[in-house]
Amino acid sequence: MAKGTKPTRKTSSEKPGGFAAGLPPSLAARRQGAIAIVTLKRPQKRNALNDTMVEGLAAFFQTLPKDIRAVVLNGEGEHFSAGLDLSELTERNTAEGVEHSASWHRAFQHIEFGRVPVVTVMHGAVVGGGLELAAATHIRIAERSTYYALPEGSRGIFVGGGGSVRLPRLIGIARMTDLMLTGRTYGAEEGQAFGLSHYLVEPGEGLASGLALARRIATNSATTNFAIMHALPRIAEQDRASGFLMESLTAAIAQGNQEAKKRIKDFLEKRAAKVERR
Ligand code: 1HE
Repeated sequence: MAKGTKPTRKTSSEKPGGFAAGLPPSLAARRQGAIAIVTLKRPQKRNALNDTMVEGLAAFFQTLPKDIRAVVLNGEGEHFSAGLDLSELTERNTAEGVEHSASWHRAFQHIEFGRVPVVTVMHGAVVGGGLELAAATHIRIAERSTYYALPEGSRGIFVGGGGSVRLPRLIGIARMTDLMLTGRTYGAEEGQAFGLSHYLVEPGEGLASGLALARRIATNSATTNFAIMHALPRIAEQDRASGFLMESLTAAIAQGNQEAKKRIKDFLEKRAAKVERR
């Protein structure tokens, strides 16, 4: 460094070409230590998801810096997301519709089966494709203003962002059928009871809760987090015999890791935290 030049303490998000660079204006990203926060930033259209945003999310999750260990996803304005940008749908033919849905699948696969766990903070409308996006993440926090719906039924379309794959696994086929056929809305409490959210918090508390959870998740071994994200859902879908075999192999890989040995030694030698009492 040249004499007299002040040392900089820039994080990669602040560097030109850092991880927030290249995002469309409808997405914003920043970091707090090992946590990245990515925000849907199109409040004038209620964070309706257009092609640019879906491509931007895919690119963001594929190019996360190595030192990011968890992500928090939220939405700016009164609503998390109004789902698919319906204005883009009017011009699309059937072949383009297939590709469009597949593009959402690819993008959301990069989230669900990406490198790090993602915590979504929901508030206001979480509907259609917005709910499909949230369902592709690993932990969902709902502020009490949250409401859920699948208005595809009343718009004459169908879910296309992986909703029919992921949502029945959260709430069951019967509830999803009801949501789609009747266009009903679930409130935040119903969503919590039915499994759409893991945590229910007061208005304005979602981001702090999300960051706290993300920081906690980031302290796990990356190997364990990877196994939870990638192996667990696949093991759970196997027949029992295959599932037990896959579990044994995953468990053996995880416990063979030096980091596991150190963490277990730390506990046995009273250097690690106990399980919290309820
Ligand atoms: C939109 C969209 C959108 C709002 N696409 N432009 N999703 C839906 O069917 C939900 C449609 N949206 C709504 O029911 C309401 O907008 C909300 C309940 C979410 C919010 O209501 P509100 O009163 O706060 O906002 P608003 O006045 O309705 O909307 C503000 C603007 O956003 C307005 O545009 P403006 O130019 O008149 O100001 C709306 O047109 C616009 N807007 N939502 C486009 N979704 C992969 S397949 C997934 C399939 C689906 O997601 S289907 C479900 C689509």
